[in-house]
Amino acid sequence: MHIDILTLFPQMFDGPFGTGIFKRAVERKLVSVNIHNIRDYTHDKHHTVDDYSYGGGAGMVLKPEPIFEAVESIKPESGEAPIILLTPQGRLFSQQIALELSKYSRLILICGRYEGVDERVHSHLVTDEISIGDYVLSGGELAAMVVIEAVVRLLPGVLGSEVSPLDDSHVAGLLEYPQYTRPAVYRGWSVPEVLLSGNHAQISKWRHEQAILRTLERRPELLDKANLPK
Ligand code: 4GX
Repeated sequence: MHIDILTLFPQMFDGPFGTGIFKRAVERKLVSVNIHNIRDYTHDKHHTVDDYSYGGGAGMVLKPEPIFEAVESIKPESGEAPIILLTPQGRLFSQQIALELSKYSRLILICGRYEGVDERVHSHLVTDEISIGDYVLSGGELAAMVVIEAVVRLLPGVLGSEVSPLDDSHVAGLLEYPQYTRPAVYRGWSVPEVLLSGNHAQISKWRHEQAILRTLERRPELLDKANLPK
Protein backbone atom coordinates (compact mmCIF):
# COMPACT_ATOMS: atom_id res chain seq x y z
CA MET A 1 0.00 0.00 0.00
CA HIS A 2 1.21 3.52 -0.77
CA ILE A 3 0.03 6.39 1.43
CA ASP A 4 0.27 10.11 0.58
CA ILE A 5 -0.25 12.59 3.39
CA LEU A 6 -0.88 16.32 2.93
CA THR A 7 -0.01 18.39 5.98
CA LEU A 8 1.37 21.70 7.19
CA PHE A 9 3.43 19.86 9.84
CA PRO A 10 5.39 17.03 8.19
CA GLN A 11 7.72 16.68 11.21
CA MET A 12 4.79 15.43 13.31
CA PHE A 13 4.97 12.13 11.44
CA ASP A 14 8.65 11.43 12.21
CA GLY A 15 8.01 9.73 15.54
CA PRO A 16 5.25 7.24 14.78
CA PHE A 17 6.53 6.26 11.32
CA GLY A 18 10.09 5.78 12.56
CA THR A 19 9.06 3.29 15.24
CA GLY A 20 7.88 -0.25 15.81
CA ILE A 21 5.56 -2.18 13.55
CA PHE A 22 5.21 0.68 11.10
CA LYS A 23 8.92 1.13 10.59
CA ARG A 24 9.33 -2.60 10.04
CA ALA A 25 6.47 -2.61 7.51
CA VAL A 26 8.20 0.18 5.55
CA GLU A 27 11.55 -1.63 5.66
CA ARG A 28 9.90 -4.77 4.38
CA LYS A 29 8.27 -2.74 1.59
CA LEU A 30 4.74 -3.67 2.68
CA VAL A 31 3.87 0.02 2.87
CA SER A 32 5.40 3.27 1.63
CA VAL A 33 4.57 6.81 2.72
CA ASN A 34 5.08 10.18 1.08
CA ILE A 35 4.51 13.28 3.16
CA HIS A 36 3.74 16.47 1.24
CA ASN A 37 3.96 19.90 2.81
CA ILE A 38 0.90 21.87 1.66
CA ARG A 39 3.00 25.03 1.92
CA ASP A 40 5.22 23.79 -0.92
CA TYR A 41 2.26 24.18 -3.28
CA THR A 42 1.82 27.93 -2.75
CA HIS A 43 3.08 30.45 -5.30
CA ASP A 44 3.18 33.77 -3.42
CA LYS A 45 6.28 35.00 -1.67
CA HIS A 46 4.84 34.49 1.84
CA HIS A 47 3.69 30.93 1.06
CA THR A 48 0.18 31.72 2.27
CA VAL A 49 -1.92 28.66 3.08
CA ASP A 50 -4.81 30.29 4.98
CA ASP A 51 -7.05 33.32 4.81
CA TYR A 52 -10.01 34.97 6.57
CA SER A 53 -13.44 33.39 6.45
CA TYR A 54 -15.84 35.01 3.97
CA GLY A 55 -18.70 36.46 5.98
CA GLY A 56 -16.46 37.17 8.96
CA GLY A 57 -15.91 35.46 12.26
CA ALA A 58 -12.87 34.37 14.20
CA GLY A 59 -10.32 31.95 12.83
CA MET A 60 -8.63 31.21 9.55
CA VAL A 61 -9.59 28.84 6.76
CA LEU A 62 -7.19 26.81 4.59
CA LYS A 63 -7.18 28.10 1.02
CA PRO A 64 -8.26 25.68 -1.70
CA GLU A 65 -5.47 26.23 -4.28
CA PRO A 66 -2.48 24.61 -2.51
CA ILE A 67 -4.57 21.60 -1.46
CA PHE A 68 -5.96 21.01 -4.98
CA GLU A 69 -2.49 21.44 -6.49
CA ALA A 70 -0.85 19.10 -3.97
CA VAL A 71 -3.41 16.37 -4.70
CA GLU A 72 -3.15 16.92 -8.46
CA SER A 73 0.63 16.62 -8.29
CA ILE A 74 0.39 13.11 -6.81
CA LYS A 75 -2.86 12.08 -8.46
CA PRO A 76 -1.68 11.06 -11.97
CA GLU A 77 -0.33 7.77 -10.63
CA SER A 78 -2.87 7.35 -7.87
CA GLY A 79 -5.80 5.97 -9.91
CA GLU A 80 -8.88 5.43 -7.80
CA ALA A 81 -7.25 6.13 -4.43
CA PRO A 82 -9.75 7.58 -1.96
CA ILE A 83 -8.96 11.17 -0.98
CA ILE A 84 -9.69 11.32 2.73
CA LEU A 85 -10.09 14.47 4.82
CA LEU A 86 -9.72 14.11 8.61
CA THR A 87 -12.44 16.21 10.20
CA PRO A 88 -14.85 16.07 13.16
CA GLN A 89 -17.63 16.16 10.54
CA GLY A 90 -16.58 12.87 8.96
CA ARG A 91 -17.97 9.38 9.43
CA LEU A 92 -16.85 7.93 12.75
CA PHE A 93 -13.72 5.78 12.34
CA SER A 94 -14.04 2.11 13.33
CA GLN A 95 -12.38 -1.27 12.81
CA GLN A 96 -14.88 -1.82 9.99
CA ILE A 97 -13.64 1.32 8.18
CA ALA A 98 -10.00 0.35 8.82
CA LEU A 99 -10.70 -2.99 7.12
CA GLU A 100 -12.42 -1.24 4.21
CA LEU A 101 -9.45 1.12 3.69
CA SER A 102 -6.93 -1.74 3.93
CA LYS A 103 -8.26 -3.11 0.61
CA TYR A 104 -6.95 -0.11 -1.39
CA SER A 105 -3.46 -0.11 -2.87
CA ARG A 106 -3.25 3.63 -2.31
CA LEU A 107 -4.64 6.22 0.13
CA ILE A 108 -4.44 10.02 0.13
CA LEU A 109 -5.01 11.73 3.49
CA ILE A 110 -5.47 15.47 3.97
CA CYS A 111 -4.79 16.99 7.39
CA GLY A 112 -6.58 20.29 7.95
CA ARG A 113 -5.69 22.95 10.52
CA TYR A 114 -7.28 26.14 11.84
CA GLU A 115 -11.06 26.40 11.65
CA GLY A 116 -11.17 24.16 8.62
CA VAL A 117 -10.70 24.06 4.88
CA ASP A 118 -12.51 25.89 2.10
CA GLU A 119 -15.79 24.10 1.37
CA ARG A 120 -14.77 23.55 -2.29
CA VAL A 121 -12.15 21.07 -1.06
CA HIS A 122 -14.95 19.09 0.60
CA SER A 123 -17.29 19.27 -2.35
CA HIS A 124 -14.97 18.90 -5.36
CA LEU A 125 -11.79 17.13 -4.24
CA VAL A 126 -12.33 14.93 -1.21
CA THR A 127 -14.05 11.55 -1.67
CA ASP A 128 -14.32 10.54 2.00
CA GLU A 129 -14.36 12.36 5.36
CA ILE A 130 -13.35 10.57 8.54
CA SER A 131 -13.51 11.61 12.23
CA ILE A 132 -11.62 9.64 14.86
CA GLY A 133 -14.02 10.73 17.62
CA ASP A 134 -16.24 13.44 19.02
CA TYR A 135 -13.59 15.75 20.45
CA VAL A 136 -11.62 18.61 18.96
CA LEU A 137 -7.98 18.31 17.92
CA SER A 138 -5.79 21.17 16.70
CA GLY A 139 -5.21 19.51 13.35
CA GLY A 140 -5.86 16.37 11.37
CA GLU A 141 -2.31 14.97 11.78
CA LEU A 142 -2.89 12.84 14.89
CA ALA A 143 -6.18 11.63 13.41
CA ALA A 144 -4.36 10.61 10.21
CA MET A 145 -1.80 8.68 12.28
CA VAL A 146 -4.58 6.84 14.11
CA VAL A 147 -6.22 5.86 10.83
CA ILE A 148 -2.91 4.79 9.25
CA GLU A 149 -1.86 2.74 12.26
CA ALA A 150 -5.16 0.87 12.34
CA VAL A 151 -5.05 0.23 8.57
CA VAL A 152 -1.40 -0.76 8.21
CA ARG A 153 -1.52 -3.49 10.85
CA LEU A 154 -4.26 -5.16 8.77
CA LEU A 155 -2.06 -5.44 5.67
CA PRO A 156 -0.90 -8.98 4.92
CA GLY A 157 2.49 -9.73 6.50
CA VAL A 158 2.68 -6.62 8.72
CA LEU A 159 2.02 -8.44 12.00
CA GLY A 160 4.06 -11.54 12.74
CA SER A 161 2.57 -14.75 11.38
CA GLU A 162 1.61 -15.95 14.90
CA VAL A 163 -0.80 -13.06 15.51
CA SER A 164 -3.88 -12.57 13.41
CA PRO A 165 -5.42 -9.10 13.44
CA LEU A 166 -8.76 -10.87 13.02
CA ASP A 167 -8.58 -12.15 16.62
CA ASP A 168 -8.56 -8.63 17.98
CA SER A 169 -11.14 -7.12 20.20
CA HIS A 170 -13.66 -5.19 18.07
CA VAL A 171 -13.11 -7.56 15.17
CA ALA A 172 -15.06 -10.23 16.98
CA GLY A 173 -17.35 -7.45 18.24
CA LEU A 174 -16.46 -8.11 21.89
CA LEU A 175 -13.95 -6.54 24.26
CA GLU A 176 -10.83 -8.55 25.13
CA TYR A 177 -10.81 -11.06 27.99
CA PRO A 178 -8.43 -10.43 30.94
CA GLN A 179 -4.81 -11.50 30.44
CA TYR A 180 -2.26 -12.58 33.03
CA THR A 181 1.43 -13.40 32.98
CA ARG A 182 3.88 -14.56 35.65
CA PRO A 183 4.07 -14.50 38.64
CA ALA A 184 1.07 -16.74 39.46
CA VAL A 185 0.60 -14.80 42.72
CA TYR A 186 1.51 -11.12 42.97
CA ARG A 187 0.98 -9.24 46.25
CA GLY A 188 -1.50 -11.92 47.19
CA TRP A 189 -3.53 -11.54 43.97
CA SER A 190 -3.78 -14.89 42.19
CA VAL A 191 -4.15 -15.68 38.53
CA PRO A 192 -7.53 -17.44 37.99
CA GLU A 193 -7.11 -21.18 38.57
CA VAL A 194 -8.53 -22.18 35.19
CA LEU A 195 -5.67 -20.46 33.32
CA LEU A 196 -3.12 -22.65 35.15
CA SER A 197 -5.13 -25.83 34.54
CA GLY A 198 -3.77 -26.62 31.08
CA ASN A 199 -7.34 -27.51 30.02
CA HIS A 200 -7.62 -25.63 26.73
CA ALA A 201 -11.32 -26.21 26.21
CA GLN A 202 -12.08 -24.77 29.65
CA ILE A 203 -9.71 -21.88 29.12
CA SER A 204 -11.42 -20.97 25.84
CA LYS A 205 -14.84 -21.14 27.45
CA TRP A 206 -13.72 -18.98 30.41
CA ARG A 207 -12.18 -16.37 28.11
CA HIS A 208 -15.28 -16.18 25.95
CA GLU A 209 -17.48 -15.75 29.05
CA GLN A 210 -15.18 -13.04 30.41
CA ALA A 211 -15.25 -11.22 27.07
CA ILE A 212 -19.05 -11.25 27.09
CA LEU A 213 -19.31 -10.13 30.74
CA ARG A 214 -16.82 -7.33 30.20
CA THR A 215 -18.61 -6.14 27.08
CA LEU A 216 -21.95 -6.25 28.92
CA GLU A 217 -20.53 -4.14 31.77
CA ARG A 218 -18.50 -1.62 29.78
CA ARG A 219 -19.92 -1.41 26.25
CA PRO A 220 -23.37 -3.05 26.26
CA GLU A 221 -24.23 -1.48 22.89
CA LEU A 222 -21.55 -3.66 21.26
CA LEU A 223 -23.38 -6.85 22.23
CA ASP A 224 -26.23 -6.13 19.84
CA LYS A 225 -23.84 -6.26 16.92
CA ALA A 226 -21.67 -9.15 18.16
CA ASN A 227 -21.99 -12.58 16.55
CA LEU A 228 -22.96 -14.55 19.61
CA PRO A 229 -24.30 -18.08 19.59
CA LYS A 230 -27.64 -18.35 21.41
N1 4GX B 1 -11.15 13.56 13.91
N2 4GX B 1 -9.77 18.04 13.96
C1 4GX B 1 -9.15 18.87 11.72
C2 4GX B 1 -9.32 21.27 11.22
C3 4GX B 1 -10.39 20.99 10.22
C4 4GX B 1 -11.72 21.32 10.44
C5 4GX B 1 -12.65 21.05 9.46
C6 4GX B 1 -10.91 20.12 8.14
C7 4GX B 1 -12.24 20.46 8.28
C8 4GX B 1 -10.55 15.66 14.09
C9 4GX B 1 -11.22 14.60 14.71
C10 4GX B 1 -10.40 17.02 14.63
C11 4GX B 1 -9.90 19.40 14.43
C12 4GX B 1 -8.89 17.87 12.81
C13 4GX B 1 -10.16 20.38 13.30
N3 4GX B 1 -9.99 20.39 9.08
N4 4GX B 1 -10.10 15.20 12.94
N5 4GX B 1 -9.17 20.24 12.26
N6 4GX B 1 -11.86 14.64 15.89
O1 4GX B 1 -10.89 17.27 15.70
O2 4GX B 1 -10.47 13.92 12.83
